[in-house]
Amino acid sequence: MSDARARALRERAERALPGGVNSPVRAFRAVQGTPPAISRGEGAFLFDEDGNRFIDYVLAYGPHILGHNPPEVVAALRTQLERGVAFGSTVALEVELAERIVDAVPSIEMVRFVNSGTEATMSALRVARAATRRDLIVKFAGAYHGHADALLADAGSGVATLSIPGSEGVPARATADTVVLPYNDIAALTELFELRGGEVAAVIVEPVAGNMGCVPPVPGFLQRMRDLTQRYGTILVFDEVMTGFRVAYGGAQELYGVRPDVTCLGKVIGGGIPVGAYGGGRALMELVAPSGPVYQAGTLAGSPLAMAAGCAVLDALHDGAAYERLETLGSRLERGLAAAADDAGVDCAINRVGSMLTPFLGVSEVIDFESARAASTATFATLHSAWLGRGILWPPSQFETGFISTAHAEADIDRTVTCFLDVLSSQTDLPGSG
Ligand code: KE4
Repeated sequence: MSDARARALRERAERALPGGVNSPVRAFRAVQGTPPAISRGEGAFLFDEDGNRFIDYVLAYGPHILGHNPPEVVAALRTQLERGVAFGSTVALEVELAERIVDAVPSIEMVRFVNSGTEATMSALRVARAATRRDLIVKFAGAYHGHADALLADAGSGVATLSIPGSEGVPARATADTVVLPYNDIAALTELFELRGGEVAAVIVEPVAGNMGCVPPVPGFLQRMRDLTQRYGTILVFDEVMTGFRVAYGGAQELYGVRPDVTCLGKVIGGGIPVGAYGGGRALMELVAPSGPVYQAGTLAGSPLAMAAGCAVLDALHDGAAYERLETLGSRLERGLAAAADDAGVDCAINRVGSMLTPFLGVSEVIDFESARAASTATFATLHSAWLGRGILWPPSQFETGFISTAHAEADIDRTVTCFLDVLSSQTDLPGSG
């Protein structure tokens, strides 16, 4: 597979952009090889500048649940493009998407659109601190909620991949009110609340963790969190930027039957156009300017293009058929990878929720960041490179989640499994399952 044009573009990119990218994970620093220079996407596939085709499990890190350039999204964007892209004034599409989200997400009565997941979580915490007049925030090790200072403490995703605890440039006082607990550790959460419950403004959680790889909540974890936050007057924030409209039309809160006070959204609701949102009960959301004293703003918030794409995606997901298809494909991939690991005689924990999946190599169970970090990142890098060489693009980090779209086919899944078996069968240094 030629990568001449990719290398040439990379050299120019590294001169013009830090690391040659606009987001760290794209630089492939946690794996081997040169990131492909993508020129276009179509359905389940990406094509690079040299014409090579890749089955895409990155899907722009989540937005493309229908695959690349689904016709209904392209049509909606084309229509809006003809009308204009930004007006600095409310347009009908902002109300249209807001009403769809209110109808879909059990805990949302009112929503505010922003331009990224980072802005959504940052704003949600500001509302929580205003509502409770408290400062303490609780998050979980390995979780990533965007790059706002207060949340860059033991963050997962890019920071975890780069093994940088927190980040340079974040003053200690910015994270002094952030408590980081182990994910899925009910005892630690209970102890924190028994000790400091009255000080906690908010608990923010990925209801299905996706930024340490895919790590589902253990039974009772989310409900216990809801009970404790209820009892101590703490705002419960579900960061559903990744899981929203991905694991169910009503998100993880519908799937697990636990209602947060505030929900953060992104990715899928913009169909690949920059977007974020946070929403909750009317009393809380009326605290947000100009209705209330919590300031938050954004020049291009509620971008008509993002609203148009988001409405088209949600309308395509609304009847639920997509989730049945995603479950069929996700289950096929999970079973295939598990069987391949068994055949190869190596330990492999495969965590999946719907169309979110991560294989953790060399370990048999992953329930939190500590157990995720026990996985063999070296073998993951070997696997990633082998998949890439066979035209399969998986997220370039053990601590990211692979995504499946409704545009993927059984043949794509089977090809991915076959290559996985080839790679694992040639590994001699992985712990065996037998
Ligand atoms: P953005 O600011 O990148 O739009 O969203 C931040 C964010 C917030 N919450 C969750 C649960 C998220 O997963 C994210 C961003 N996800 C990463 C993928 N692990 C984006 C990929 C990247 O950083 O390039």
